[in-house]
Amino acid sequence: MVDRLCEATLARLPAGVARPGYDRSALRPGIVHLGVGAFHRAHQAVYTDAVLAAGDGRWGITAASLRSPDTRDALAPQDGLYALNIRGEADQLAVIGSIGRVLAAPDDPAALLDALCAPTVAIVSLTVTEKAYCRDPASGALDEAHPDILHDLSHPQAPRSALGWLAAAIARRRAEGLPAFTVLCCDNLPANGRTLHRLLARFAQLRSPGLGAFVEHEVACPDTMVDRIVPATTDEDRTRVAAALGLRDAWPVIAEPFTQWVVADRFPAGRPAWEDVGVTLVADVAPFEAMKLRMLNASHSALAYLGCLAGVETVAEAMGDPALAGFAGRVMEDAAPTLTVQPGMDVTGYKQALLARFRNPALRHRTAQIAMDGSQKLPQRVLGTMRDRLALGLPVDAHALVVAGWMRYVTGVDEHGKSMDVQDPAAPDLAAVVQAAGPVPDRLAPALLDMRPIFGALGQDPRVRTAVTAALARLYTLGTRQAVQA
Ligand code: CS2
Repeated sequence: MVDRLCEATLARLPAGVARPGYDRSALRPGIVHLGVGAFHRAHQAVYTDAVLAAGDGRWGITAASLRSPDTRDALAPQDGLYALNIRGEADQLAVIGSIGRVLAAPDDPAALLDALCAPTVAIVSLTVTEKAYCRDPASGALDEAHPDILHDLSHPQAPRSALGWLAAAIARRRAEGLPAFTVLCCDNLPANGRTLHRLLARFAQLRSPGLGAFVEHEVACPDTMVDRIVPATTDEDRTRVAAALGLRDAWPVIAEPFTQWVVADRFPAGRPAWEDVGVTLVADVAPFEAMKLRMLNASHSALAYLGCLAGVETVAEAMGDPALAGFAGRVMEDAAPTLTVQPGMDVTGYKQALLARFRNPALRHRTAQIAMDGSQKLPQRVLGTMRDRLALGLPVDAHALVVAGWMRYVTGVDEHGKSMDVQDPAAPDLAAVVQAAGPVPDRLAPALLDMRPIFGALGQDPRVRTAVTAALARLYTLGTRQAVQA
């Protein structure tokens, strides 16, 4: 049996593997991260690892999963260490040391609350996925009927949601006279910091008006744009990484070479010198965020739904199909007129770079992984562009086809008659609509467009109803590959 990666075995790593060159036992916890999935470990934790390596030990990370104990169970026996395997033309391996402690909230809620209330903590960052913010996707308002919100309002000391945890910690720090931490949303939400600030202030207000006002005025939530493609780790990855490390890592993370983090520089309680390690600190993230969500994530979702329907398993494979690749490029081009281009932003270059990233043959990024939670993703990726294009008097056919792809996808049957597992917080509602309408474009498209929490007023626009219904009809009659070229 191969030994496990951990502090005691670090010295045995082969020479080509980068590793923490700093004293991890001397780190102070300056950041608590909620949602310790692969993305955090391949992105923010890597930037912070570089800050620690540069000698500022104030920014160790305590990371927590809010639901599953899996990451804690994988990383705790490894002293929080894990390998980052960057896959592109060359394969690179680095062991990342910034995460000192890993907690699983349901098993030890008191430990998480204590960690959040440590006096050294200045930042609480989050990657909990879009759905975990308990918001109405179309309006961005707090879903006050969400079961987790109802639960957390009646159990403020034993919350389940990220908002519940943040509010519990903010309330306790305030009572103890500790400064408020900065809350850093690292999920692909529109205006993610401002959105989180609004949701958190509302949730806190429902707990008590005083806490609501405190969040409103005293808690900073800077916007961020995060970017790195991080496919879910497979057993094949584990085997390859173990062979290269000479040690077993229960949960390495896999990523592309590209990485970007744009952060609004508003950290009243202080922050790591991330600008020294490649992070772009700006006054306004919005233009970067819109370009990323509307170009990268929109075309990703397009490839995901259309790819799933056509039986294409990965993004790279979809990019090998000229019809699908061409369509992804078109979705990006159609977003361009809706973007506010800043000096230094090169939309055409960005598009070319994205297409090359999507083609990376070393990444097995599954279309089914990206297809998840579409009801939460479509508004900021696709619907905003449609709204803006309509306002500019431009056609919306390409984006209507993405929406139609999602609609056929949520029927749970691909174009070869194979069933697909639709994972979405709205899955029961979607299934009910699909069941009532049947796979009939004239009925299915309008019925799904009537789902206001997803489509809002846009779903009622006759131009949208016509374009989406026609696109869905094309998908059913022509099939994906022809429909994207029609
Ligand atoms: C993807 C994103 O799963 C998805 O929905 O579109 O996770 C995407 O890979 C990242 O945003 C890239 O930065």
